Amino acid sequence: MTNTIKTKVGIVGGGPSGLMLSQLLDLKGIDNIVLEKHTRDYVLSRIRAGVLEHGFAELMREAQCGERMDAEGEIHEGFYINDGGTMHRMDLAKHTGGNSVVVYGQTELTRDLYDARAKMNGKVIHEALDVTLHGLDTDSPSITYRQGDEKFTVECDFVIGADGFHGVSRKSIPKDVLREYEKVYPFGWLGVLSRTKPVNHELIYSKTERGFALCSLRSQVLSRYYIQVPLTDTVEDWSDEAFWDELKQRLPGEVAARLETGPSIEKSIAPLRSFVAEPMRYGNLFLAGDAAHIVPPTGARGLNSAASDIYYLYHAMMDHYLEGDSSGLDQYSAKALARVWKAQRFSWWMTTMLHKFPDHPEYDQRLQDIELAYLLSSEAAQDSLAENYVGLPF
Ligand code: FAS
Ligand code: PHB
Repeated sequence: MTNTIKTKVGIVGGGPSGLMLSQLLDLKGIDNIVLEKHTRDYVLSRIRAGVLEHGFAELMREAQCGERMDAEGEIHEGFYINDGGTMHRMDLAKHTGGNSVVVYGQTELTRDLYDARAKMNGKVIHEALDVTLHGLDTDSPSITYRQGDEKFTVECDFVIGADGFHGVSRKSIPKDVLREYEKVYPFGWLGVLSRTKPVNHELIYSKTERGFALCSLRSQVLSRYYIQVPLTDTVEDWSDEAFWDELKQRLPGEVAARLETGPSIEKSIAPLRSFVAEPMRYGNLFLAGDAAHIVPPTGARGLNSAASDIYYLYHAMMDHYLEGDSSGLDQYSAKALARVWKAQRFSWWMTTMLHKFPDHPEYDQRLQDIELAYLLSSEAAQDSLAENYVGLPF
């Protein structure tokens, strides 16, 4: 016996991309359902992004989910780059005519989205297992899944693949249609979350002979730190004490001296990769967020690239259902990819400029040094960095 659910838009994935689109569509009366394979608590247990572009923050407000972000998030008008012990401030506001970013954790914004979905009685199905997509190249696509022993079929007009890098959606596109572009970096980021006062009022991106480090935060009592580590390292190789000692060695002396250390409440290693899947549409399947693209987190573009995908899909679905105009859907893949590749470029540039590459030929090492020296000496180069960091227009 299979239970049949009829809706307009079937969304696979209950991360920020899927939840944001679901909320925006529901507010416009466009019926949808979210199928998430994990529990709400599991999704909220993942520690990920921390910096929101202006555009993402605006989308949260449009989705009527921005209240806590505006109350608890921090507006940051700049960040620092530590180059060999000297701190250089990148003045985002000055170089963008007053623009900024919001520092607010992905965990919190995902919680806000879940709460908003629940408040509207939105259909978010957790522990939806064995999700399988059918008839994507027909006018009547469907999604099957099970909850426990109960089987379900979702009949819909469109399927949104918002199920992240390891999801089922991208893999449902025929191999002779899908093109994948990937670059894997020879290191990872060891990240620590600690209930400590952040070492600095703004983020510090640190380039040192020992490797890259990043000092970030979630609030004035919750700090987020990263150090570049070899891909062969495991979390077990790094005690809290070893982490704090190494981080201090990758910061200017006066910063290291004021670093407040404490027990890690989360510790994980993320590999760094750049990845894009094209096209982002196949029949009536639309890919969004990490299902279609991944960036190394150096430029804080990951979650923010998902935001523009969702913005484009939201407006295309509104035009289709409310105006009978499907041009936005037809243009989605090309439009989304145009911005995705700019985020790919920026993330690759920041990563290549700031990390230690173990096997860099000497010429490449000199190029890396001069790239940073040029940035720090050029207003025009800082204009370019700033417009990318606060977020290129949707
Ligand atoms: P997500 O992966 O967040 O969500 C996809 C959802 O789909 C998940 O909840 C998953 O359980 C579900 N799913 C998967 N397969 C499914 C299936 N078959 N059926 C049903 N559901 C399924 N970005 C930054 O900007 N800054 C950072 O510092 C940063 N750090 C990161 C650290 C890590 C370890 C990772 C993995 C990513 C990081 N990112 C960072 C990027 C991250 O924030 C993503 O861009 C963001 O989570 C994208 O959101 P979604 O597209 O919703 O994908
Ligand atoms: C974070 O706070 O997790 C963060 C901030 C900026 C980045 C990457 C990660 O570039």
